[in-house]
Amino acid sequence: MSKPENSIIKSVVLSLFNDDGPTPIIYWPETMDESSRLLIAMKTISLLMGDTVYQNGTSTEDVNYFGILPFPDLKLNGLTYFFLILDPSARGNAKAATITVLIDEDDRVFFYENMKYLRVIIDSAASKVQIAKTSEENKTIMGELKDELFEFTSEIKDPFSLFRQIKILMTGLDRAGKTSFLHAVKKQYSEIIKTLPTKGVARSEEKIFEEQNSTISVWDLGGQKTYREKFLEQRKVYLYNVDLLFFFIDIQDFARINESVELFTKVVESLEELEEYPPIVICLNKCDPDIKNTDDIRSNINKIIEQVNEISEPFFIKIFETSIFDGFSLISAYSYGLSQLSPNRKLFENQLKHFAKKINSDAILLLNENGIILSNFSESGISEKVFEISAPHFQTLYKTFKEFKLLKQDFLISSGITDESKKIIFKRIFVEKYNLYLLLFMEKDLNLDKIEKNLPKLSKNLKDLIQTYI
Ligand SMILES: Nc1nc2c(ncn2[C@@H]2O[C@H](COP(=O)(O)OP(=O)(O)OP(=O)(O)O)[C@@H](O)[C@H]2O)c(=O)[nH]1
Ligand SMILES: [Mg+2]
Repeated sequence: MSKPENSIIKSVVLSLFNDDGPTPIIYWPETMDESSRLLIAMKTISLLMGDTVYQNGTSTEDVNYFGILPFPDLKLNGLTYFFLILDPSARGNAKAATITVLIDEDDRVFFYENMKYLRVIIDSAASKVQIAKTSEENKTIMGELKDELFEFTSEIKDPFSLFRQIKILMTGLDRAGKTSFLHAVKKQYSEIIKTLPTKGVARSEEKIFEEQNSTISVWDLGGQKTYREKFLEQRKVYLYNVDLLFFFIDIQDFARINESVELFTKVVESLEELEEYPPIVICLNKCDPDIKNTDDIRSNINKIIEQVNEISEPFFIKIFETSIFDGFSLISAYSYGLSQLSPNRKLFENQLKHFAKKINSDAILLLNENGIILSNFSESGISEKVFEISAPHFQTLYKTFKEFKLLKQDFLISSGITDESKKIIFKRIFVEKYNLYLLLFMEKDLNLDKIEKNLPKLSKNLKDLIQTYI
């Protein structure tokens, strides 16, 4: 085992919300100064305390998620697990708790690359803390966790690059619509018409934020027979370290459904062989609005879904019906895939949920400059769809109004959505150097002051989470 002083792991802290507020109850190293450990307890617990689930919670099952947080003052990054400890005497019958593992911010890639394993051991320590009776027991549990972390990191030799390298693959038969999809989500409409079959592989870069600590490479694989054979032959090169995989099926091409499912089977088998388990997003593509509800298409889709689910059993998959003539369907599928790359997606959702409760909003969407949905929250499922579909239009309207200097204030309000009291508000928010957009659906009374009052807190929390979003 490597000596603790050489380890990547710089600190481990168990924090609780008790009578004194956020308190670091067990921490390593024991020489850690008081202000540092207090900072860690305050920051992690306060993010959790905003959680509405916690406030109405009756079970500890409702809260258990991870996030990566920056601690710039300490030059550290923390991987935090948020959970609850049942306590009948506490508000909401539970105490908020966090376990945070800290490393140098320069080593940040370590967390992203080892999330899977780290989650397992931290989660297991947290389960023990949930039933521990005494502080001594907690001390033992945290000591064991620390030893496990050292053991794990002792095998790691390479210094980490500062940039996380993310690889996204676009796969599927030729003519399934992969290249067109990418052009359309990037709003390169004029390119769509000109699209030719992809030869070999076309690589491009994705940016979720103007400045980000990751490089996201999108590999658009040519689907013609010779190219896909080469891809399968050299699967080690293509599938190695893949972080996210899109698979496209042309649902209008009835004759090639079997061929398509066959290719999917081979891709899945190759992934298993290489022990790569990326999230998979399946696009049932060419689901054009005018034909998507015909009997033929529906029965075809049902058949495909059944087969695909069976084949991809050990994988986490999500299926979307997409069409180049329904821009939002593309954005939904693409955004969903990208969000899978972020360990902070759950934290984002919780921030939105908490903000929604404060300002009495029924649904919130958070978009980046390019209209990618970073996070969403919705109370009423019915409004969700209408609301989401309107998002791109609001963004276009906003930008157009802005360009022609037609905006007096920095937001748009649309009233009279189904009835007079329901409104949609579209607002640009600045989160440090990032331009983000919020779309709010308000069923009840609109109180702009309340929104303005609560925005700074939301921006502040998001600012932290964005730095480690990806
Ligand atoms: N009707 C319809 N046609 C589409 C859609 N998406 C793409 N297409 C058309 O399908 C054809 C093939 O699209 P591509 O984007 O080149 O397909 P690809 O999957 O990249 O093909 P390869 O590069 O050969 O693997 C083009 O003529 C597109 O215009 C869609 O959603 N609906
Ligand atoms: Mg192509």
